[in-house]
Amino acid sequence: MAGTDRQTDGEILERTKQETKKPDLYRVLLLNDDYTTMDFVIEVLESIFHKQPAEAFRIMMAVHTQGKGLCGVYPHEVAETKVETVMERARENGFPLRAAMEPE
Ligand code: TYC
Repeated sequence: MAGTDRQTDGEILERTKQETKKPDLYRVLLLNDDYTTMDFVIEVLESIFHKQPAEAFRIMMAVHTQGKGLCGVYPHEVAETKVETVMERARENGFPLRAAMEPE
């Protein structure tokens, strides 16, 4: 319960604290593997995460060299759909590419 309401006669007189509900945002990450081609990862970043080619290349290389990389931050349902779409697209193309999400 956010905030503390002072009550008199069952009536709320003042609200002492702002409602502070955090927006429910999640980071979507791509994970590295040894089999997915660099071109396919770049295509995923451009088509699913709407990255420009240079940014898609940068993120792909970050994943390749550091094991994982940030693709974007989205509300829960959008993040979930992005992860599912990546996995589906990867499976259709015979690649083991994985995506994950974590709270911001
Ligand atoms: N490591 C892959 C290769 O050398 C490229 C790759 C990059 C795979 C990013 C997955 O999320 C990934 N072909």
